[in-house]
Amino acid sequence: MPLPPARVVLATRNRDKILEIREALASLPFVLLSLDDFPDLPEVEEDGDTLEDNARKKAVTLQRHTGLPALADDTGLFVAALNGAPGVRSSRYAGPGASYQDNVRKLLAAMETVPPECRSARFRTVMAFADGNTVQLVEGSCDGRLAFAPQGEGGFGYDPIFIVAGGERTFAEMSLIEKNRVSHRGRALAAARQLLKQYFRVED
Ligand code: ITT
Repeated sequence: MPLPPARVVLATRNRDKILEIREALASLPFVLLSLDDFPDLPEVEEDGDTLEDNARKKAVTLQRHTGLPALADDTGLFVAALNGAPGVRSSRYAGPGASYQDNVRKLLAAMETVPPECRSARFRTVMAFADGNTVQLVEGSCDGRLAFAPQGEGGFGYDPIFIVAGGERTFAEMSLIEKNRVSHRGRALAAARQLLKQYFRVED
């Protein structure tokens, strides 16, 4: 009988992240499950002070509940003129249950009077891979600046107001593949890919 396929579970409920992660890891020899496949699991409170703390907590909790190797992503947008806000609180910037639009609106309002040369921002993603024995962390970041108004229809979250350094386009004006090539998550995923290849003993 053939062996059942290997499985990895993604510790996120964010469908937009799942799309990007699936795209980047598509060619690896395992089935990528997500929290949607385990609807009864309790919510993990993201109460850490750092992306590292939250990513680690999400991956370890899910690994323990499922017995499967787990991969978590915690991401924040760090705006220099706001002393690093919204940062680790990026998903709840406009309050608990805030929508992407609520968060974007609040950020644009906070930046309304900030001139173009002072609008620099950095996206940062930390990914944690927990296999039941160890937890390994990888990260990726992407520098850019904030637009004065949303531009583009693609992506999610703060993508319509994040202009990637060295160009004029926001992430929302890029395809998913293009975004993954230069983004914080794309870079973290390139490193996560290496970890996963070692774990599943995939040859180059
Ligand atoms: P999980 O914890 O379930 O993974 P989340 O949406 O709470 O999902 P994070 O705390 O990591 O995820 O993300 C914080 C917020 O930052 C997220 O809700 C989006 O608004 C935004 N965000 C994350 N990645 C982004 C990206 O690639 N582009 C634009 N915004 C992003």
